[in-house]
Amino acid sequence: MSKPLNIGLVGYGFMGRTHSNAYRKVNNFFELEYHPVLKAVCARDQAKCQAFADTWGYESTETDWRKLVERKDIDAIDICTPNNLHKDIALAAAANGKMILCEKPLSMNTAEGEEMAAAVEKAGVANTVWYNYRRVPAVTLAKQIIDSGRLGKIFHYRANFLQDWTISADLPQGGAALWRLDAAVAGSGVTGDLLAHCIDTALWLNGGISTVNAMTETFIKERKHTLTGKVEKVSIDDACAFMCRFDNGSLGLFESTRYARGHKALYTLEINGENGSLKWDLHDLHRLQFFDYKDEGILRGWRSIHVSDSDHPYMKHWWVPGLQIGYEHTFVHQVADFLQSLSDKKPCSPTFRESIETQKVVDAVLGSAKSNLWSSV
Ligand code: SOE
Repeated sequence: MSKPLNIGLVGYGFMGRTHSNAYRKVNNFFELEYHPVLKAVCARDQAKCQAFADTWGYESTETDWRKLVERKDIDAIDICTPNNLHKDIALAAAANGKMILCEKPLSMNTAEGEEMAAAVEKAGVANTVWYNYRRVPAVTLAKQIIDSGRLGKIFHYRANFLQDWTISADLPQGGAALWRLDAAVAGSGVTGDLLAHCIDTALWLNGGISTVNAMTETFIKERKHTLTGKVEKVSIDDACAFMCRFDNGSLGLFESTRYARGHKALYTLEINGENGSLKWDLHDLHRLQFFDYKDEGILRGWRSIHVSDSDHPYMKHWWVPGLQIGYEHTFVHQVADFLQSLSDKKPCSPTFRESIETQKVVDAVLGSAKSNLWSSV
């Protein structure tokens, strides 16, 4: 009989759904010592919270997260709120001895992240941040290939995250649906929301970043605020591009925007080494492109690896070889890894401490864009 791990989820938006789905599915596919129990969901609007609980099978509801984190029947708090609440909930949850799974980005800035990491370490509670794209099997396979040394010395790393959903000037900012456009709630725009994913993956695949030089732009300067009803200044970055130097000597180029007409969630990454290169694209997420210079000359070319075989990362847990999986499964993998880490008594990466590194790069990028100068991380 596996052991229960009682989950208290705070927030029921898009991420609340992806996480709940993962908790429900994980034990159907992974053999684990623990199984998540959907104990309680918490949100301010009782009726909506109850409707979410009914849809996803949560046993109870709360409307105040302070009460949730004090409940004796909760083992782990899952933070799916807008970014400005992450810190307070995490500090209170840690003080109550709860494990914490926090949605990305960890915090509004590095200073908050430091406080959060110190709190979970002081409490000695398990913690992780939901940077789910690490757990796309093709991306995990890229990590294995890079770590094997097969690419040789790395020269370049580049990543893009392109969307187009904020182009209309009529779109308001703020409120439950559009808090990502309000810097007071989100911390920043595309840098903290989208580039944070690219930075997390880059640090994991290619190591630390030492210096950055960035530019940002806010294309629409004023938008009506959903909560005040007034037209207010927009202070998020709508687009951001930066170049950087990695500790291993390679050069990085990153770009993100919500103004790339035609692109919905195009996360792409590429790494070029002396002996080979890898490319990955979220819109074709089960494939990894690999060029191996060691191949025989006349046969050299880009291979498109369909990452669906049972010896590919995570894939033996799913269907039969050749049948692929998708976006939602990355969250299932994160829960599986978190539960396994409890059995192994090991941290589940990225931990709060590890995610501060992403936060530092985000802060350096925003600082560089403001000063028009190179920034040290
Ligand atoms: C924004 O549109 C968003 O939902 C991000 O917040 C997610 O982290 C990203 O995975 C998809 O896009």
